Amino acid sequence: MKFQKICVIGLGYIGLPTASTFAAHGINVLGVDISQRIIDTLNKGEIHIHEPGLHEEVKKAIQSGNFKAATKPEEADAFIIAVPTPFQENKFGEYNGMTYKLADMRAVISAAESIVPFLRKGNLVVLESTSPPRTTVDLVTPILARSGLEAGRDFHLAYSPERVLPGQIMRELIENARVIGGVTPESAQVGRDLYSIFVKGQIVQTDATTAEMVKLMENTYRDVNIAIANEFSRLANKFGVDVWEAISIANLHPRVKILNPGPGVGGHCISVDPWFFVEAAPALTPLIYHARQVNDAQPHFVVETVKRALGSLEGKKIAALGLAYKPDVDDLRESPANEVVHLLQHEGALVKAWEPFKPDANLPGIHMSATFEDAIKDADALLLLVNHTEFAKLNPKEIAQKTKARILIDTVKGWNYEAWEKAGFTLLRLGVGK
Ligand code: SAJ
Repeated sequence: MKFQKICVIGLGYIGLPTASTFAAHGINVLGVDISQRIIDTLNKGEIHIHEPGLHEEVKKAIQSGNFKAATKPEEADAFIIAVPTPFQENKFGEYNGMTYKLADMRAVISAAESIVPFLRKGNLVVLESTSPPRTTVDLVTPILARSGLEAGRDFHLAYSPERVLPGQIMRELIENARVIGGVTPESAQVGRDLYSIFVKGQIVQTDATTAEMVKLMENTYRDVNIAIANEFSRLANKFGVDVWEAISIANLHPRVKILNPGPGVGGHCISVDPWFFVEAAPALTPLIYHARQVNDAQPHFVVETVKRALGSLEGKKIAALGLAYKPDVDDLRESPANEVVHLLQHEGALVKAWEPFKPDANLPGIHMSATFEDAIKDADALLLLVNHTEFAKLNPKEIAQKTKARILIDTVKGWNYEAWEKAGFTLLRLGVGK
């Protein structure tokens, strides 16, 4: 099938890069978002999120006339839904002593509803939002049926998850393998026609529910494997071992690939998606459930490590370096660093936080320093929570001039013992019991 015009609903971390990439490939794209502020920003050629390469792509797309943003959809050949699927704020599921989070599908529901008046015979609708298994078939299909058209017979419907890594979205969008799950094989084929416009990686066709599971399996696999690394960090601490050394030796085994421990798992994907499985089938997911518990509890282990370095935290001044959920991104969602700061404050510590990618972030209950210098100046200890390149590159001798602190706590293996110790610091690393 040929596509002249497509409508992308949701212009966030996934929708906007997708919309602008289609536009760059000559397709007429209407980007839709409920936020008038986002629409105004985009139509001026500006962007509201940080992602390397995205701003240039959006600017070009707007200038070429191929990309426009609006708050309502219009008729198009294809509709792509890329809206968030967060958790419900105050509602939890319960099963056999397990308390689990529930997906908030309202944005998917209203995005699907917004398409109904514009859906025509022969169109393609693709859901990209990460969703619990069977969402395409059980939730989206009946909503679209309100148009009087039937999915798989009158129009094509598919699920195609995004698997790009924040920080590398523009490249991975094109190069990654892509899975397209159709409600019928023909829907998957038409989905393939659409994404072949820019995808250079392998495109695999399957059914919609398999594609939904694939997406959740990938992030769950990673979460469970990070959980085991975090559990190893606690064991190493107990047994007087350096977990990083132990992992690097274990990974010499040809069939072992242990991931890195750290302050916990953040972001809007890996710390969220496993819950969609738990919600959908709590009786079948004890391992996935417990891995989530382990990772969510890791900030407590960071606090124990800080206490090992400083004793009582009452009145201690701590510079918390990095609040993003991972290195070199500005995304603070579900960041374990945020939780660490709150836990430290609960123990009486006086924390100044510094996040170079979002110095003016407004986080309730967290004091953000205006400069790095201000955060570290009077600190008793520097706590490294995210391995941003600029933290890894700090010059220990220069830092020794800028701070009173002589104690460093490194939760991400960002700093080198020798270099910092030579400059007069004592360095304690998470998961090192030696
Ligand atoms: N982390 C560790 N130890 C590790 C690796 C990661 O503690 O060894 C932590 C990070 O610090 C971070 C979190 O896990 O807090 C997640 O970071 P990440 O870089 O592993 O992944 P995300 O969440 O940025 O992106 C993931 C990717 N999924 C996989 O790698 C399987 C990406 O491909 C997906 O597109 C994305 O989720 C998504 O949107 O679902």
